[in-house]
Amino acid sequence: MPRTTQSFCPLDCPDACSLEVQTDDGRVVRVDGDHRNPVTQGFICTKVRHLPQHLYGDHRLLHPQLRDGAKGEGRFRRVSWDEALDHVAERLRQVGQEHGGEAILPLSYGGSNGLLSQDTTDARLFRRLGASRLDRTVCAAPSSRAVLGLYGRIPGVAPQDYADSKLIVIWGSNPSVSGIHQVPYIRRALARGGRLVVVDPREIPLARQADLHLALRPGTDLPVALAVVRHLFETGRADLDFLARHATGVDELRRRAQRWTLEAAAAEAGIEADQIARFTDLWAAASPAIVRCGYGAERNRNGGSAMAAILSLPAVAGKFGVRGGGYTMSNAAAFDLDTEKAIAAPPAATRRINMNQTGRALLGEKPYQSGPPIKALIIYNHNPLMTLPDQRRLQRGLARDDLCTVVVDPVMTDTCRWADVLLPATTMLEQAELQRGYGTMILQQADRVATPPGEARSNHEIFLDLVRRLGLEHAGDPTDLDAFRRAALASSGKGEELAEELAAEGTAFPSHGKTPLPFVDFFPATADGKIHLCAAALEAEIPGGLYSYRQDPATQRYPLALISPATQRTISSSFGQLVDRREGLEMHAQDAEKRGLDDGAAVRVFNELGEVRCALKVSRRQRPGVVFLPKGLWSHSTDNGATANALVPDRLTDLAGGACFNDARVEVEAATSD
Ligand SMILES: Nc1nc2c(c(=O)[nH]1)N[C@H]1C(S)=C(S)[C@@H](COP(=O)(O)OP(=O)(O)OC[C@H]3O[C@@H](n4cnc5c(=O)[nH]c(N)nc54)[C@H](O)[C@@H]3O)O[C@H]1N2
Ligand SMILES: Nc1nc2c(c(=O)[nH]1)N[C@H]1C(S)=C(S)[C@@H](COP(=O)(O)OP(=O)(O)OC[C@H]3O[C@@H](n4cnc5c(=O)[nH]c(N)nc54)[C@H](O)[C@@H]3O)O[C@H]1N2
Ligand code: SF4
Ligand SMILES: [Mo]
Repeated sequence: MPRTTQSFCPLDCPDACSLEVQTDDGRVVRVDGDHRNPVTQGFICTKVRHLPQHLYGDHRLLHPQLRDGAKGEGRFRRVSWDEALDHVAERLRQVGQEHGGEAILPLSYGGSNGLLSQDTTDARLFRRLGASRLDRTVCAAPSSRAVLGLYGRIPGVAPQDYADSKLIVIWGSNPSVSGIHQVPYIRRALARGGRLVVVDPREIPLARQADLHLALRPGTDLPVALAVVRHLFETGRADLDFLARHATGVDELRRRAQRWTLEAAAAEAGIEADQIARFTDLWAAASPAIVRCGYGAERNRNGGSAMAAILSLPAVAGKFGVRGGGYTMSNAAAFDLDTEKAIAAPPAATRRINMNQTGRALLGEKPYQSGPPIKALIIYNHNPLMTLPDQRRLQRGLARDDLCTVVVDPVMTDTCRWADVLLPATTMLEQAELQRGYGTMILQQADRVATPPGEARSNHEIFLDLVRRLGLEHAGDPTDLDAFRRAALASSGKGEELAEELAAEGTAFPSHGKTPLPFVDFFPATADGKIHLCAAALEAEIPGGLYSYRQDPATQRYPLALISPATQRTISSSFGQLVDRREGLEMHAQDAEKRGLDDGAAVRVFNELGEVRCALKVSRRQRPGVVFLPKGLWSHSTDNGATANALVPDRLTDLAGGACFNDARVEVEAATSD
């Protein structure tokens, strides 16, 4: 029977579209936007419009399977759930007995990103096993830590409020791809005479409409932002009154910015000093003025300090307190929720492993030489082989014959090929979910809309079963998924209110009517309610101190900066199985000419970590010296199966152990057919 049901998209995307889903006999036949999320306004991206291809395509995993060939070969045989889960339980028990719980590592990230598909019974299982703990740092770690240090756990400006801005700065973000519902509000501001500035090494679509485009070299945001800070102070345009009332660390910030004259920052960033001066003029003069900080600026050695410096700009120039003024980073704190209570197991104080260095951890390399070797790896909500740094090292780790790898995923990803046990998972629309937007300020809940295909089971069902099989169940454990939903709502301190609001339409908003305004409706959530421009906690973490600059890692041998930001075709690597064409490396015409390479040539992109063989696309859409490969490609999209992460070092950002995806430095040459 055809049915239309309301749901929402929980994917790792800031927009959090509310959806209208048509099903027929439990099968999704059509997905469209609806209007309950006022920001997403009834339209959705092409990927999710084509969701049935993802849910019911050839790559869908339908049954549990055990490895039936060599590691990485991708040969499996179908088994029953009982056999598969007994096998996993037995292995976990044995590893725990022989090597201790820390020899077990859960490896997970966003998956379909809802609050009910992670940190529920998975956390219960791994805490009770005393497993190693994973630092989930692949994304947003430096930026979250910077926001927390400067402003505390508060959201920023809502997407709708951009329509009121007179100046919008898009800094290291590409909303035309990574948050498409932001764009109409930017257009509205421009139609009302607002100005637009883009800070990005690439000519992103919005750069074509911008009044100013700072096409800086990747990783040089810190000097540029500090030069703006310095210039604001030097020219008497810092808002000293606002700073005196609302900030600490002002003199220290000013002192640290002193080194960055317009000329010094411009030289480092490869742009003109006049452009930074013009940026400062626009920023000082306009009100309301806002900066949309994207994740592009955090993915390098200076990421944490760079984010802090960018986030200081609305404070230094006094941009808060008016609608459309301030900054946006993540808005997840508009609903501060966690499922902790229902996990019913305290966090174990076991060893921590930074996911960006999973390869090292699996190989027992520095800094993971102490402690037991990792003998069991449980991967869920994650496609690490295609999304983590240093792909070859990780692959060497996954190839270890003595490692038992379990992968729980709805589709047969490249990571799945390295599994010993493959477990088919449900995904969005096939499970009850609760989710808050991290761009749009909205909380949404929905029941299962579609019947899981084959024998797919939810993470919750799978991990609950393993808790039982391993005899780790305690009397009184919440076992029903709804208990986690209620715990999450209750953790906000206004559970009943939210539950009532959600029951009506499936949606809840942080305030009724207008969106909440920083410095009007809420203030920094720091101990003294002030902005900490030189937060002690950040200071302590960075060798050399906050705002200290690390040089570009380029060498003569590897002079080109390889960046790999989001594209419209995938969400991270999700949907990558549907990208069937051969993907190319984008390079500036000048760089191509210097190397005697023509558009469409087969090239080899390489450094000391590895090589990617693919086609060349000559363009003028990024500054010379910068090349671009899409984030989230699967192995079938390049000629040799390696993707951008084969060239990405696993060094960490200055703050919070983040990934340095955009610190890859490479050379490119014609590929010889050997
Ligand atoms: N369609 C689609 N949407 C997505 C995603 C996706 O994969 N596809 N991913 C989702 C996720 S997980 C996230 S975290 C967000 C990410 O979305 P964004 O915040 O937009 O971040 P990125 O895509 O990493 O990069 C954004 C821009 O930063 C630029 N950039 C690269 N290096 C630098 C630098 O050093 N400085 C500056 N100023 N700019 C730089 C890139 O050229 C790029 O245009 O998007 C989410 N939305
Ligand atoms: N080169 C480069 N690499 C990057 C980035 C970059 O900018 N450049 N960006 C990084 C960023 S921003 C992020 S957030 C990471 C994301 O990296 P990942 O966390 O690996 O994200 P996805 O690639 O979307 O993979 C999520 C996996 O979870 C599966 N999944 C979906 N729903 C469920 C479910 O309910 N249960 C289970 N068990 N599985 C499910 C999906 O099928 C998919 O295979 O990638 C990072 N990788
Ligand atoms: S991926 Fe983003 S834009 Fe696409 S439907 Fe989901 S929330 Fe909306
Ligand atoms: Mo991300």
